[in-house]
Amino acid sequence: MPSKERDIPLRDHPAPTGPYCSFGGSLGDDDLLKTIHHHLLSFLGRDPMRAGNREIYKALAYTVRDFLIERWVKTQKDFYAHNRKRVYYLSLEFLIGRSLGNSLINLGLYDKVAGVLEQMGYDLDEVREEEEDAALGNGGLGRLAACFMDSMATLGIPAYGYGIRYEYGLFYQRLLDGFQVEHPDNWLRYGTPWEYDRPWNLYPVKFHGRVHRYHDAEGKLRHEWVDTSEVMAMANDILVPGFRNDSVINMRLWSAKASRELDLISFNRGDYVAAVQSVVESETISKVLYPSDDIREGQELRFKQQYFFVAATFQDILRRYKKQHGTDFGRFTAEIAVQLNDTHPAIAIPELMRLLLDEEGMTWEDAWGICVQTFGYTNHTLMPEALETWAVDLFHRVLPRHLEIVYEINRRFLEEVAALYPGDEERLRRMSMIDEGPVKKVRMAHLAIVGSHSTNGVAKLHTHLQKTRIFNEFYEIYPQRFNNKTNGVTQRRWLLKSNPGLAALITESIGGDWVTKLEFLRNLESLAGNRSFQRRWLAVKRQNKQRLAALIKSDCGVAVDPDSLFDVQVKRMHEYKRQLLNILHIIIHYQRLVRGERQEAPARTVVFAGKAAPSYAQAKLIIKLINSVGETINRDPRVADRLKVIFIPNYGVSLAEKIIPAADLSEQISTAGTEASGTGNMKFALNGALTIGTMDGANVEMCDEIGRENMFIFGMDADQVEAVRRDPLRTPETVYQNNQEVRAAVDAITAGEFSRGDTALFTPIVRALLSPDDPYLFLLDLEDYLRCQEEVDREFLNRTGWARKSILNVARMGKFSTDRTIREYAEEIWGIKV
Ligand code: M8P
Repeated sequence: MPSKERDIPLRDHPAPTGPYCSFGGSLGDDDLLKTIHHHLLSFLGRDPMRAGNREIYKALAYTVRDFLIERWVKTQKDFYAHNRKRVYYLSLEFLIGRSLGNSLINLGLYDKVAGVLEQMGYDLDEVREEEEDAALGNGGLGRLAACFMDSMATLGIPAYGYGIRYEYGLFYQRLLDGFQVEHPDNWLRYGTPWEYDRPWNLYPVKFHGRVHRYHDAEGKLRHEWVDTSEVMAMANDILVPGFRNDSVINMRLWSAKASRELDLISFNRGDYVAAVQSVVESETISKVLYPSDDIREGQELRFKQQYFFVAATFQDILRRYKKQHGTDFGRFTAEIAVQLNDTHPAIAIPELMRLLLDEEGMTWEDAWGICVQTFGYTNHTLMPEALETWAVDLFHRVLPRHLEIVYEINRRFLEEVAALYPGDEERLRRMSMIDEGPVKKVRMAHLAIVGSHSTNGVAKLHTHLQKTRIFNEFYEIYPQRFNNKTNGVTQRRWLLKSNPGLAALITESIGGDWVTKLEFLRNLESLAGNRSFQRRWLAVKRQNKQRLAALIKSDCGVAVDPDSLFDVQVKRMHEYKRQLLNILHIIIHYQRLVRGERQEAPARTVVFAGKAAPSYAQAKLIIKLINSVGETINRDPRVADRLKVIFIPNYGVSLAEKIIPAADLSEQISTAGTEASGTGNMKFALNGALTIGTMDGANVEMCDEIGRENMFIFGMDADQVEAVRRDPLRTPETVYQNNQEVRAAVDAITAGEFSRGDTALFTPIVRALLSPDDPYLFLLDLEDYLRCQEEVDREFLNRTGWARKSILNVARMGKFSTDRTIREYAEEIWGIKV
């Protein structure tokens, strides 16, 4: 889209004449203006007098880029000079979002730039809207990786993120008649100013082929991986500045390039089309992010993506290591820690073994010792369907040598188990890295646990369930390996940047230390009962709600009342997250209002947003149901000023930054024992929303911190869920039969009341709700949820009480900063002193 062109008062400011200025410590407005002008002119090749927001964005981004690169060079030199232990964070996903605002804030340039732009006749907030989100992740797991980068930079940790530079990020979601339609996210269409191509950091990555065994000169059995096909990995760096500490680290994202050798072979044979085709095929590897969160899709391309980035990363790690130490691996584990973000990069374990055994000629024992010491593994999910496995056939075809190594790791591991539990064949079968079912599969989580010295969960409850349920037999053998690292969020993005009004009020009241030491928020506690402070607090929230109301009007065409209770559930669409529970409450509340009941309840605006995996039919149908219910309710004059239901399309980081600060109520209502941690829960509470939630994931620890009386906790806990699932007497059917309101709500869906009489459309949903085996316990938790929502209504009417709780929520969120999380990883897993 061409951006709006307009005249700007640049004529008041002479165009720069001198050479392009480099930045020292201080920077005047004039320098800044000159630099922006310089970029407008030289990079954009057009008349700066006619620049629109898009051009200003680019010029500004390039200005910031100059700042970053200078500091990055210094930071890297410093890491090198002090020979500090490095940590490599390997992740298939980094859900970065936008960078301009965040970089300006961290560099301490935001206000200055805003001022200069204003002089030029531009509004920084508007200019920032020009930036595309880098949506190189699906949801919480990828966003956590991005928050970690911010915290590692801020803590000055010598860290490197490694991942893939997907050409297409997470799909763009549009709604068509209330159904999700996916569109490609071509975020690199106009290029991005935030990356640095490193064409000289180019590594070959091998696939396929076979293993050649031979005896070397000393008679030792060696393995060589031969007859392979090759793809090149090219480095692109995205720089990540710490908060006002001059530290800049990088995320190295790999893109796939065809190997020259490969096309030359076909060209020489005169097969031009085949040559081009093979180029296209190799470059497909980094083409697109797989769009499922918590759902496994066993495609070969995904497997290749994993190995591609791991293989390139380890060549890079070894290059950096060998530059200092040659082939002496004696200092490897003292200088290198590698953290695996879930099992997605777990192929790194056999890859490091292969490099040490086959390329470096090390013994198995030595190589294995290094491997286990090097790796830490973070498990992010309890959902059995998300535990990765790869078919042995596929594994064998794509990475034959790695499969051999996995088998050998497994053989040695099972020997260990057999020695501990003689005769327990069943246990061996359960713990094996190979699932010997009809289709043989490699269990990546087992490989990751055995191949690393640390396995961590992402919240206390999650870690507890790892130890007692999913990985209990591994915990028995390696109790010292299991540990917890409760997730967090970076307050720089999720409060300072996204909620400038609240951030300013907080800083004015208790000072700005909370930006790097979130525990300082505790000082707000003493203000929680202060009437005038409460008033200002509520005024900020009101302003945020007004802004969101304007967005809803423009994106969804619905007018909502900023004084209504903003009840918000935004996250990936998934049955276990129970958007259905929310929608059932809405339907019941609607029916009560229509019957003339609950007239005393505050007006509510229920906001949903979230993407469903394109292959996840039930999640997509839930989106349709939300939209259908919304359509019915929003046009019903009987409830016009009492209830609105909104689905905002294309949820992502930037939208989250606008929605979360405006929420009164945060819905965190997963079935207990299913959400490993959640991080949205933290973002909302940090922005003063009260939580309605189950005792699941990190909600449990939020409750410990915030106090149960300041949250709305309902439903079964993880133990009760486990017990009820085995209890044949407690079924959804009994709730449906005994509770008239529940029955009326379900029947309304069945009868097509929200689908223009179509009684078939939502049958899969009704079936799920009434299924005696419903694993999510929708109806079994519904009654307590309804009770709890009535409590919310009551408390919302007491504005003083609500404000007090909101302030206390924020005051007690200090624990949930990724600064704390990263400090724990660094000290307890990586062996790095912060
Ligand atoms: C699993 C996949 C499995 C196969 C292929 C692609 C996948 C993509 C993502 C995931 C996955 O586990 N995703 C998650 S785990 N998304 C999340 O938000 C999770 O991690 C967060 C960070 O620790 C937790 O807060 C969430 O509770 C958890 O669900």
